[in-house]
Amino acid sequence: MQYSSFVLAAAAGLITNVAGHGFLASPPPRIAGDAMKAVCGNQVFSNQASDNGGNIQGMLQVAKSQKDFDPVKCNVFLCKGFQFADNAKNIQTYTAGQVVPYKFDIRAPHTGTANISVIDTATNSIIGEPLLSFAMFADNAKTIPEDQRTGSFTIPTGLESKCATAGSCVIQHFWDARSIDQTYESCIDFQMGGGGGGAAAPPATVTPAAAAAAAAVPAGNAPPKVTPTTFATAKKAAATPAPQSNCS
Ligand SMILES: [Cu+2]
Repeated sequence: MQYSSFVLAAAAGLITNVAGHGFLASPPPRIAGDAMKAVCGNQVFSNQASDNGGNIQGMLQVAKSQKDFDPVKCNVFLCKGFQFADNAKNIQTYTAGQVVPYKFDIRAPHTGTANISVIDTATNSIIGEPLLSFAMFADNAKTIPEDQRTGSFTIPTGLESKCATAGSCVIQHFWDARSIDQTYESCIDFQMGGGGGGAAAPPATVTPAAAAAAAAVPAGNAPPKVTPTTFATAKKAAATPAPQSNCS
């Protein structure tokens, strides 16, 4: 009896150590593919293809031993270097005002901050304000609030021109766990559609629960201190990381 419990615990521990720790579950996120392999190199590609929840620091560690890692084309600070060219099947079409439900899979908590933002992929900068932000995200000392796993965001106005073509913009979930020096990014590829410019949201796709969640989440969260563009600053300013045992 004790032996089998030990085996189960060991097996669970092994899984925790191997698996990466967060990724968007829906809408369908940008994933690894051949175009990524071509610019990130075989090992960085394999690192993410086998576990899309891995962190960018781990990718950079793997990349050190690679000659075929191109740090410009494989920009791990944007969508973890995952490439638009691999994700033609995953393009969403949105209209201004549309409420988009999402699910984020927190596979292991690491205390940090997070935001969901529209990113101009040409400059890796946030367009406007974050759609959602979490001043405290995935606190591993607490039960994770459900609104960090499931919620919705509203497509802002003013994207019709800049984000008309898929690949120009992404919606990025950016989770920066300074407590353990791990950063996770997942991206939604989208294009603005509907033709009407600032057309109203299609009400049929919005459940009352999703609308309530969308209204509730932003009010409870301060503006983010960490964005993709301030990643280096945040890293310098971070306190000494507290080691956590449940992470590879
Ligand atoms: Cu982790």
